Amino acid sequence: MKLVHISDLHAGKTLGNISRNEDLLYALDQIISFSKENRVNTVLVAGDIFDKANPDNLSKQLIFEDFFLRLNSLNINTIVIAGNHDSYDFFKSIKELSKLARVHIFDRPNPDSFTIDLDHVTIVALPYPSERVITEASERANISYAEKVEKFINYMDKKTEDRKIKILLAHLMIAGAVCTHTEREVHISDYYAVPPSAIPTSFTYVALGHVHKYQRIDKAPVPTYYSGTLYQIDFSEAGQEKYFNFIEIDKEGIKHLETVKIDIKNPLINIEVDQDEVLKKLPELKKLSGYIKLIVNVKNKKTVPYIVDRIKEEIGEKLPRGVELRSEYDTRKAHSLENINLTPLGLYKEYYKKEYGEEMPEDIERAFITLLEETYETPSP
Ligand SMILES: [Mn+2]
Repeated sequence: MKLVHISDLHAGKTLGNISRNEDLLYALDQIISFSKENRVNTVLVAGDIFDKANPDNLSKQLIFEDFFLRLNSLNINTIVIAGNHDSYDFFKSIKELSKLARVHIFDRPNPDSFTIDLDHVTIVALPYPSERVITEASERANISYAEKVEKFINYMDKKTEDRKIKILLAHLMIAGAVCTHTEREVHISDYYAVPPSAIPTSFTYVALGHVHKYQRIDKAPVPTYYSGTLYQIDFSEAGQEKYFNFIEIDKEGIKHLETVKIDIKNPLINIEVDQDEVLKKLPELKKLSGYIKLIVNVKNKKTVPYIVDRIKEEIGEKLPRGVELRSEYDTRKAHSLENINLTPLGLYKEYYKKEYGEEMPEDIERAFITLLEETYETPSP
């Protein structure tokens, strides 16, 4: 059995006014040709297929026609789990129809339906376990989110103990993973992070989604990977190489595991330059391919409008966020805040410590996270 593991497609992602679907399609084309050439049987998609819970029509067309249907025409199975950006109910509504195209969707964690058998390999699926869903599935209320998820994984493992070759396909945060800020920080705090030791040793391979940087979780007892995003979805991922995994599994276990690099259509580049240097730099910036986040350090406010106009004239189409102006005052402010953990939880913890002179108790931390969850309405990397 030959499998490809990808995740975090984020179809419908925009940067300023620019749609990134062109970048996504460019990556998906590479996955499809690789799968064709290497006679792949199954593509595993570990969540965050869409960037928004209500995807726009062009993004749906891209996923269904340019990806699912093309894989189907190559007789390739696609196994999909919902990520925290995806809507459980939208995925549920397309589940039955998608089966006609060999696409098997798991919309939410479900204790009665979480496996699919493909020849000698069983896929055990854990879509993003939202706090609400995992609490409903859990008998004990007084344990942490991460412990509830761990219990659910153990339950799924027990129920499939007669299967010899099993793959866990899950959208969740494993403690110790290296993140980029696009995962949305509240969801990757310790309270939510499942320890790598929670992964049962009976799995042959663990295909993860959620964290956007490709990585192997070395502390996990079995080969466990985040495949990461397929293109640099935000400037916090600027300069990051992108990959997917190719896995060959026979009746004994993994025969071959390969990291495959994805070519990037529009790389993202962060550039910071002083006001008096920026015009001289424009010809060089013009030659760069991709999108630029341009920060100009301002010293003389008078000439700013003229300079910004010139920049936009020359390289405007490369600047999805326009020109970011930074005055000396802002720079000082940024430096003085450097040591503070800027997640909402981090800020609140700092505040608590200053106000009450002690570390924030765990029950207050939990209550704060629950409130944040409700504020962010849909779970969100
Ligand atoms: Mn994501």
